Amino acid sequence: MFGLLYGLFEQAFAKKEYYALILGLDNAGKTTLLERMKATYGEKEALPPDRIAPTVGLNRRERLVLWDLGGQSGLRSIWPKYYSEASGLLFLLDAADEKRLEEACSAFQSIMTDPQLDAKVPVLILLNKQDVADPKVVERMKESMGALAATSSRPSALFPICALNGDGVVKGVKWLVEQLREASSA
Ligand code: G3D
Ligand code: MG
Repeated sequence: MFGLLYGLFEQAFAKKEYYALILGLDNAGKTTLLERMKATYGEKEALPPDRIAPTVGLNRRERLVLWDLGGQSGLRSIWPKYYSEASGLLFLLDAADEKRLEEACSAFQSIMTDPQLDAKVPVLILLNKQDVADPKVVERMKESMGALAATSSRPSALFPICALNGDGVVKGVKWLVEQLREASSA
């Protein structure tokens, strides 16, 4: 009986932790976004020594652990090692850098087609640097990324953001957290 009650108590009061990867080419703004999220949601715990997995407190009972992995081409080969742990994915693009759109699309496609990433993992695509982006280029990026995301059954959404001043960040994170909550209660 105690075991059962304790189990129910634990279930009712346990902290939920969601693990999400922040991926994207180098210079997309991943670390800037992470700093912005830490400032917005608060960082309640000390950073681990390698500083790649800060925790963002969403409320008293939920935490989002974010893995900011390096985006240089030589480092992308380590991304798949984290896929099996991920319950969510954020993919950032530099919306002001049209020259690297093809490279970003190719990196995104290899993530989407990797079987190590669970088929239910929600994918939040963020078109960053809206403060300096050309709206026409942003439209083209939306089309390309939207088409790639649609080839996967994973839930996905695309938001324009500015990691530097925080525009759009809360909206995007809200979508992701709702998806994570839904997936964890299913
Ligand atoms: P990364 O972690 O993906 O490699 P960083 O990218 O977060 O280090 O950002 C790369 C550069 O882009 C940084 O400039 C950073 O200030 C800038 N940046 C990030 N987000 C935005 C944004 O929303 N708008 C603008 N205008 N710039 C942004 P530096 O000059 O430090 O290299
Ligand atoms: Mg970085």
